This record gives sequence, structure tokens and C-alpha cells, in this order.
Amino acid sequence: MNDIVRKISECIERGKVNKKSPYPPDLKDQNGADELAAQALEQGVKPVEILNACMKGMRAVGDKFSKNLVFVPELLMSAKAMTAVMGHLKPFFQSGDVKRKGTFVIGTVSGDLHDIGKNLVKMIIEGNGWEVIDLGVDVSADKFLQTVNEHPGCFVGLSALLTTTMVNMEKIVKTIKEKHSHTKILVGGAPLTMDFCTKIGADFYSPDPQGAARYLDGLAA
Ligand code: B1M
Repeated sequence: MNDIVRKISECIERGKVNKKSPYPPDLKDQNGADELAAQALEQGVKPVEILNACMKGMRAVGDKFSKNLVFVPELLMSAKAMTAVMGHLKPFFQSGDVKRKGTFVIGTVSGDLHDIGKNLVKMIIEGNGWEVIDLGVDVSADKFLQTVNEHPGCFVGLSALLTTTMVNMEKIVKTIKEKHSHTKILVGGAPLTMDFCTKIGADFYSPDPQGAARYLDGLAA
């Protein structure tokens, strides 16, 4: 990992958003994830390399959280830093005026407020030529159903990051499939597995946005 990429990873882990941010105090007045991402892109670092560095930083802060070494406010600062980087990466994952392959409805399921992974999936699928309707976080079964009713033929993606909210996917899948048995539903998020996907009656599980995009492209072909 080159120096600037390593620094981006550290900024994500430490929650250093930008130069203006006084947090964390020992990095005051230093460039944050925001400035470093812009500089890295200018230097020709590949967007995917920057993204991987961010994920590394996120994993590191998550591990510290598990060990009670940091708490929710620190996670929030890391999330803010990652969102700043994603702002720079977005244009690279979106390819402009591509003919739309279809409509993809995505949301983080009820009870769950984690949206960074979901936003990445959104960005990459949009970049792959799909119209994406993003329902945000904490999305209920009724909201998903209403959106599917309004967009016949759409595909649906559910994201969950908590073991306590992944179980809410089952109700959402059931609610959609009762009215729209042919609607394809794909699921993802760190705690999920293919077994879980099969158990709840969803159609596909992908551990990453690229797998989700490949699955959708296969359906559109
Ligand atoms: Co939370 N959190 N969090 N958190 N958080 C985790 C998930 C946790 C693993 C941390 C830990 O303990 N090590 C843990 C869950 C444990 C468990 O469920 N067993 C946890 C917890 C416990 C909590 C709270 C309960 C803490 C509390 O309040 N006591 C609370 C819950 C709030 C709620 O949702 N109701 C909470 C809150 C938060 C913040 C709000 C502070 C913040 C989120 C901010 C935001 O999203 N805007 C946050 C964060 C940042 C994390 C960690 C550190 C990072 C998550 C992340 O963004 N990762 C996380 C620890 C970790 O992941 N190591 C943690 C980066 C992101 C790119 O990866 O989301 O996995 P990910 O997405 C990936 C893939 O999973 C996949 O593609 C993405 C790119 O590869 N993917 C899909 C995701 N969705 C997909 C959908 C698809 C396909 C692929 O198709 C549809």
C-alpha cells in the first residue's frame, strides 16, 4: 500500500474527516480523508485501491469497537470520513448516459441504520447502467412492497449489517413475494450467507457489490 493510500486508511480508522475537523485532536490541522482522497486520485491512484483502503480502515475501527476500545461516536466519525471519500469516488463508479438496463430498488432493512455498504452497492449498480431507487435505511416491508407495486418488473436488493436485523429480511421477502412472486430479490451485508438467503426465500446472495451487479446483468441479458 503506498503512503497516501495508507494514510486514507488511517483517517477512516481514526475518523479524521477533513483538515477543518478538530477530531481526533492529535491530527488537528492535518489533511483528512477528504483531501487525501482527492490528492490520491490526482496522483493516479486507482479508485478501487482507495475503496479497499477505506474498507480496511472500517474493519479496523469495527474490530476496536468489538473490543470496547472505541464507541459509537468514533464509529460515526469513521462513517463520516468514509462518506467524504465516497463523494470523490462516485464519478468513477458512475458512467453517465448509459441506456438503463432496468430498475433496481434498494434499501437497508427495518431496524438497521448502516448505509455505507448499501450506498456502495447503489453506486456500482448505477454505474453498471441501472436505474436505482434508493429507499434509504430502516425500510419496512410495506415500503418495499409499495415501491415494487409502483415499479412493475423491478428487481429488489436488501442490505443488513446486524445479526438482529438480518432476520427482518424474511418478512420483507415474504411480503414482496406474496404479491409479486416473480420479483427477484437479492440480499447482502456482512453477517449474511447463501444458506440464510435460501432459508428466507430470497433469490440471490452476494457478498459484494460486484457480484450483485453481475447477477442483475445476467437477469437483464
Ligand atoms: Co455498527 N455495527 N452499530 N455502526 N458498525 C457493526 C456492523 C458491528 C459488526 C461492529 C462490531 O461490533 N464489530 C456491529 C454488529 C454486530 C452484530 O450484528 N453482531 C455493530 C453494532 C453492534 C452497532 C450498534 C448496535 C452499536 C450500538 O448502538 N451499540 C448500532 C446499531 C444501529 C442500527 O443500525 N440500528 C451501530 C451503529 C453504527 C453507526 C451508526 C455508528 C455506524 C454506521 C454509519 C452508517 O452506515 N452511516 C456504524 C459502523 C460504521 C459500523 C462498522 C464499523 C462499519 C460498517 C461499514 O460501513 N462497513 C461495522 C463493523 C464492520 O463492518 N467491521 C459495524 C464498510 C462497508 C463498505 O461494508 O456494510 O459490510 P459493509 O458492505 C459491504 C458488504 O457487506 C456488501 O457490499 C459492501 C461493500 O463490499 N453489501 C452488500 C452490503 N449490503 C449489500 C447488499 C447487496 C450486496 C452486497 O445486495 C443487495
